[in-house]
Amino acid sequence: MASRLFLNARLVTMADPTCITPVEKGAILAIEGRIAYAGPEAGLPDSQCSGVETVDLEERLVTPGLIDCHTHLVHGGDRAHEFELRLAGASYEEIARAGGGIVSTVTATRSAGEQGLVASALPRLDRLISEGVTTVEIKSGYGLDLDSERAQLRAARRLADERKVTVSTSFLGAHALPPEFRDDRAGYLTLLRDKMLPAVAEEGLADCVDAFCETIAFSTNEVDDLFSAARRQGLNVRLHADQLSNLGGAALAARHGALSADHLEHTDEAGAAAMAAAGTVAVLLPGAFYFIRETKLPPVDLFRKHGTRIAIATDCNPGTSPLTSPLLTMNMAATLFRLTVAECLAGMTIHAAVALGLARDTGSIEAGKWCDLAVWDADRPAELVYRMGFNPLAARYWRGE
Ligand code: DI6
Ligand code: FE
Repeated sequence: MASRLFLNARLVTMADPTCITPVEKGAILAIEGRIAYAGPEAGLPDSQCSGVETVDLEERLVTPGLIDCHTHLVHGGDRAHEFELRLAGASYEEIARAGGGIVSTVTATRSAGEQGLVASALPRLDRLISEGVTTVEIKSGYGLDLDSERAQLRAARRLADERKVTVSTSFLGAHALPPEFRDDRAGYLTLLRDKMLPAVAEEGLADCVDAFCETIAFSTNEVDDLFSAARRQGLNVRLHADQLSNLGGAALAARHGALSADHLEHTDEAGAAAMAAAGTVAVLLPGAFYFIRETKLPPVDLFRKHGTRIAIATDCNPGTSPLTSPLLTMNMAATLFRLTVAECLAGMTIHAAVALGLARDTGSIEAGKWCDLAVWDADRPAELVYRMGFNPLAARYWRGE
């Protein structure tokens, strides 16, 4: 963890999630990886600056390091062939019901092994890092048996040894029924709750438990039972909710004090209000909306009305969102969901940190937090959301490094 004095910066701190007006002639003092001071150079505590290496940021724009708070980055194989089926008219649900979809990635993931999973995830992680990501959430959910789910979560943890990045893991054993339990839902749910979840919790492999609550996946009752067990194990929860239909997933997540509910295209006002009251973050995933050609927009107006925090993420996964660009994700969130520039930047920084339970340590440029920064060759924050396929990142610092 490095000590460094950054000078001559235009700081977009996100300390106030609604304010993207840069602090001109700003400075950041990092001591052993944590921010000791951030603000106008005039306010620097001189006593702490002596002997610290200085970096002249030459009036560049500086935001918090970006946080991708919803990815399936670790997985085997790809689904390009299904993409062709969809181009020929098959729907995502039809392919899933015909045994394709998630289950086809399960086969590829089980045969990849832990080392293979690390190797295939690294190029995807490097794309995120190249656009300023300093924290990434990574789910399991393509193993669907204990050994393979362990392999996915261990591979995710190992990525943090291979790159200067913070990894938060989510156990998504409740992603789909594995082929061997196709006719035994109860059997798989018991295995999930009574064997896989305790093992993953005991080994510290998961920071959170996730589930896919949908007609083609798990019901609200099944998720409720699993989440009660997760909370008894002392684990946080998050939920893929109301993506293709309104099953009341958002309200279910809120009832369990979930860190986030994600997708939410079909969430109603009761769900939005319940999330706001519970502090559950709405994670919007424009890549999946775009890629499966969804038409139902998530209720952004209801989230704004009730004060539900909004985050955005790539949802990088081989089936519905093969997307590894947080910058394009922000453009899609603005262009498709009509989020403002400030909402997009908060959605990829401070609100994403809240969605991961990491807001004490990152997500904004404030004293006490890790010195996670993205430095941009851009004059206005809007340039980070406006462009498609252009990367103005000049430098990235992770805990001051
Ligand atoms: N919703 C999604 O869009 C992804 N998972 C989920 O719960 C799809 C994952 C896949 O199709 O591989
Ligand atoms: Fe997802």
